[in-house]
Amino acid sequence: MPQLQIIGAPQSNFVWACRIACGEKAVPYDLVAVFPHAPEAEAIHPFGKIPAMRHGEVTLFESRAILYYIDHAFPGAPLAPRDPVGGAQVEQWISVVNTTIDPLIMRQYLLGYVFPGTPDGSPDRAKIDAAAAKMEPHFALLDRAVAPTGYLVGNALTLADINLLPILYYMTKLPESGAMVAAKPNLAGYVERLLMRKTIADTIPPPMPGR
Ligand SMILES: N[C@@H](CCC(=O)N[C@@H](CS)C(=O)NCC(=O)O)C(=O)O
Repeated sequence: MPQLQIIGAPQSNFVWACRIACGEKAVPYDLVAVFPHAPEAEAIHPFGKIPAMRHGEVTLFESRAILYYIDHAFPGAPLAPRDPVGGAQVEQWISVVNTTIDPLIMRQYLLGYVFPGTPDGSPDRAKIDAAAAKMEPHFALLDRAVAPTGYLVGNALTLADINLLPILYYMTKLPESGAMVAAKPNLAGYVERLLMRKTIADTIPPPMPGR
């Protein structure tokens, strides 16, 4: 079987999560570092998004599906509990992060800085301020969630944490979100501790080209 390929730029939070999962399962992989809508992404993802994945004859799109495959197709400690309650809790956190938290704090807030679309390339203050005004409850929710054990589910790292950590990493780098995370001791400690984990520290993305 050829080596698994993760297709997508390392700066993508969804690509990063797939790479962390590979690291945790000790799965060797090649990173095909392309931006959305590159031919390699369009060949697999129906909307040309990243990540996509290729493993021999198996192709997948959507990070959740890729994370599932990495967790189930390879030996090693499971990245999600196999009991119904623990497994469902992992799904719950991935779902709320991908459908509610990511759209606000990555697609609106972060992209207001990174891809502002303003004539001079300066941050889109209206977009950033509108998003920032709604972000506090999201961080408060996550702070409460990790308070008991230092993880989102149970007392070990799962795909729920792997899916969330890349987003929080970016949030610590920007002024408004950085202040919000810093003011949440459980969440700030969670990010700091996970960033020291080898599979995460070894895959911290480079800056976007030209930034
Ligand atoms: N639900 C998808 C989201 C993937 C996604 O939005 N990726 C971004 C990069 S982080 C992308 O490809 N954006 C380009 C676009 O939306 O056209 C997943 O979990 O894989």
